[in-house]
Amino acid sequence: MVITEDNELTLYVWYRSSCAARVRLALAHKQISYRPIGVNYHDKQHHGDEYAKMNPSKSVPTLVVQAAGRNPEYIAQSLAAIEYLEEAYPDAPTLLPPKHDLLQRAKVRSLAHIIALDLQPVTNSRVVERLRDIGTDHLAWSQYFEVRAMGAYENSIRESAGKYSVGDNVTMADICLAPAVWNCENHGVTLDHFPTVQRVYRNLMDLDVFKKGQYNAQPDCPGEERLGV
Ligand SMILES: N[C@@H](CCC(=O)N[C@@H](CS)C(=O)NCC(=O)O)C(=O)O
Repeated sequence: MVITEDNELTLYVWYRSSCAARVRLALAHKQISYRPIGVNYHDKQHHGDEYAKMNPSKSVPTLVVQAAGRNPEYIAQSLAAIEYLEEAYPDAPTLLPPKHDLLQRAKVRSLAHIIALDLQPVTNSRVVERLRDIGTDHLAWSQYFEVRAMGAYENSIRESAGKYSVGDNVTMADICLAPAVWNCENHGVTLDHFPTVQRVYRNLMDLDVFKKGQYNAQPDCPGEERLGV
């Protein structure tokens, strides 16, 4: 597909999905317009055959890229979607350090992976639901892995963080971190033992992109939970 900023973008989301939040935050940071479509998670719409044609893993998010006169293309992994946006919109605000700064780019990706590859897969709802089915304390399970991941993140940035996780610009690492902290908050895991993460998180939450990207600021968030951000 020819890469063009004229592509129309659609993002399939669920308001409480941390993976969907990453792409939502990336789009907002880059000021790229798109159409959000809420997936009905409780009805397991994302497990249906129609959705699976776009996202064979049956998970959210899915970024749909529609170029004029072509068939839509589906990006069914959040990090791949963010990297696509990074490459397809080179003039938009970036989420990675400059191209020549290979080690800093690797640092950002490593932090993103602590959240997206080490933490999220073991606390994903399909895992938690299975644990509940077999009578395991699923909350304690999630808390355990969240504390581990926040510890790894803290130790990775303690000496090197700037205003944000890597330096003073928001990166893909921060985009992954904030939704993971929202999940920690929902599970009663505090950041008291992770002071650098806590400071970075507070700086992120001062930004409009993160305030407006919160779970309870989304249009598909039920009324009783919704914030007026
Ligand atoms: N590696 C995927 C993970 C996607 C994922 O697991 N999404 C979760 C929400 S954060 C989901 O849809 N879970 C529903 C399920 O597993 O049935 C990504 O980064 O996009």
